[in-house]
Amino acid sequence: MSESDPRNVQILGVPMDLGQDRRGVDMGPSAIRYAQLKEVLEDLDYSVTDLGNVETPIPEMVGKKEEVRHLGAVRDVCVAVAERARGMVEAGAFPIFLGGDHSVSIGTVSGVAAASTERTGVIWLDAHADFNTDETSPSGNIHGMPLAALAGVGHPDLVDIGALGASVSTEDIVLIGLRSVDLRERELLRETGVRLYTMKEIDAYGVANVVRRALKDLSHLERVHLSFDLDALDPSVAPGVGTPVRGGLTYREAHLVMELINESSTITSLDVVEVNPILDNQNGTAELAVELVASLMGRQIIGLPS
Ligand SMILES: [Mn+2]
Repeated sequence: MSESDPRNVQILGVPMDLGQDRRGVDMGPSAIRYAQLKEVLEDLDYSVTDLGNVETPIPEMVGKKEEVRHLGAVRDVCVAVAERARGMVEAGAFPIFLGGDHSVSIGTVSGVAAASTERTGVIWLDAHADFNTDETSPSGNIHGMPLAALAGVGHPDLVDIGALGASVSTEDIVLIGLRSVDLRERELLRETGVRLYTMKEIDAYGVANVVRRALKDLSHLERVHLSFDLDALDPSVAPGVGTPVRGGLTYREAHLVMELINESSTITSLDVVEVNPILDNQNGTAELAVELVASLMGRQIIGLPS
């Protein structure tokens, strides 16, 4: 393994839309690249390499008969993604993964976790908990299951990607931005004791307090992956997402989340998922995604990037 250099960024696209039934998130990686992710990071003095996309079948190529929608194909893509993710960490890079629907994170997180002997924590910034299993899911869509699978709960074909069993311990997971949780998913979250910060906590205590508290929850870890679903934002500012839900983070709150996480210097890898250009307005959601990644990576209103 080479020395890790956080200023060396590698980008990998995963244009997969098999984890849900709405089309469009397969174009997420293109939209985010078009919004100049690489150039923006280079302006912040990062050395950036774009590794291109992981090959992903389209729904038309994949059989429809599986009980869990597209399970075999999602698994195959995630296994390939995990392999690439592992290589990016082993190359000493800071990996940024572009989705695709959120099921890609079964591959990204399990891969970065498998690359290190230290435990990897996860901040899941999302309107949804993504903590269903094939047994609790009302829709059967895998993009509602990735976090559970990473925590070792769910279909073995998903849980065992990257490594056998859980890739992340439940005490090393925090969710921020929640506002839409299914009934049985709620029970599962309660049983596992994952820490949750819903929009209610953000409204009641303020986004800065919530983020500081969440960072403290993970302060025992050297490695933390941020899985950023654009639907954490309110659809009024981020309309181009896979599954919009009202009542999300404002533009300013989202920037503050990223700036505070940046100050903590804890993030070692990142997903940017669920951008859907078909539902978007002039690529504004992808542009916002790039702006927020810039805040996460050190862009400040005043002062040089640290
Ligand atoms: Mn999600």
